[in-house]
Amino acid sequence: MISVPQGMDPKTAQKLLRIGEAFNIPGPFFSYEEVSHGNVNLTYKVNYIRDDGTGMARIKPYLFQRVNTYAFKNPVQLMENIDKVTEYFRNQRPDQVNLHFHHSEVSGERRNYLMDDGGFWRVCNYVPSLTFDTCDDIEIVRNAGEAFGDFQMVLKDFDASKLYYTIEDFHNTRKRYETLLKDVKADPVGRVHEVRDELDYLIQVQDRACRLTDMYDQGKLPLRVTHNDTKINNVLFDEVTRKALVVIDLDTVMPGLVGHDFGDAIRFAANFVEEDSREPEKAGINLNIFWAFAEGFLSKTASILTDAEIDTLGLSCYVLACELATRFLDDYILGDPYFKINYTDHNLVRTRCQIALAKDMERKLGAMSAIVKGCAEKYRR
Ligand code: GN1
Ligand code: MG
Repeated sequence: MISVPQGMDPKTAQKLLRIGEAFNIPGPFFSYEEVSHGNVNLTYKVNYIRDDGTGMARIKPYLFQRVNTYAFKNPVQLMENIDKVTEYFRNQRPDQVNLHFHHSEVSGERRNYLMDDGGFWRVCNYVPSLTFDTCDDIEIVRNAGEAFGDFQMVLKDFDASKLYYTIEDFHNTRKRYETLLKDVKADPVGRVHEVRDELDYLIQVQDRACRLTDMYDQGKLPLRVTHNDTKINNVLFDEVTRKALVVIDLDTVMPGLVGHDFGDAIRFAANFVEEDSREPEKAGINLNIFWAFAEGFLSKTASILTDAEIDTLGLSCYVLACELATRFLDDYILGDPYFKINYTDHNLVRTRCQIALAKDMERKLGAMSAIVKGCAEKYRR
């Protein structure tokens, strides 16, 4: 066992040390800390000691991540997607901060992952930065909107057929409902009786919640390459200028609809409370935050979006709130196999908060669509 500073688990340190060796990370291992980012993968910031070139020691951090293979059934394909997308970004934007995944060598073959009995691991450069789980700062929200809009613009000519679907039907809201209803019937851990109100609401609004999926099926919305997990904490910001540096979490980059990216970002960033607030009565959409994000996003994308896409951006926020409610509720009904939970009814708390947000959006849809329309007109000129 290596000796590790207080508060660290020697077994975890040992494991991370072994992974670092496999990825040829130079310098002595110093320490690690778990990064509480994300509800699916497990992330550590791992610090090494490095000579800074003048003989002085400095800390060099890396991000080590264990990919959740319950969520991502084919992590090798997922890493192939990431390789293609990060390479594309480096070529398109060589001067910007970019993500780099390190390689390990297994039987003479270079791989950007390590698969062993302890799971599926990858190692990425650490970007010193700020992230926000919630944010009231209009300027930062606008920058986040620009960053996700720009992400889509950079990829607009990327050949979508080169990408695997890392999770089939990820934003297929109809399928999400079908799965929920099937699992309700099976009720494997006996929780359905606790969630009748939530189910009633979701079933009652099903058609509206599935509007994007249906419109896509009818050929009314184009497929693009989208990020598909646009929480504001997936944007890294410069610590000094507070400008967006880079969009992270490329696990779900795959063909999708623009509304998925816009709607998911809003349901997370523009909610008055956090996604898992225990006070759902306080949930609701902050129209100032909504406006700021829409400004940023549309300043980048308005020139390429179709009228139908623009018309559905407001509604897409409602769709995504309902979609996440069905996913959290389904996970609760199954006994929480998918999302990380910190307490027993965490997924139910998340569900209630998304439903409360959706109900508030119902009242504000007209205003949301008007804001989107105004921004689109402004930036299409
Ligand atoms: C998951 O792990 P994280 O936080 O990046 C989920 C998203 C959800 C989100 C809800 C692959 O994202 O779809 O919107 O939790 N990612 C996956 O917080 O399922
Ligand atoms: Mg994610």
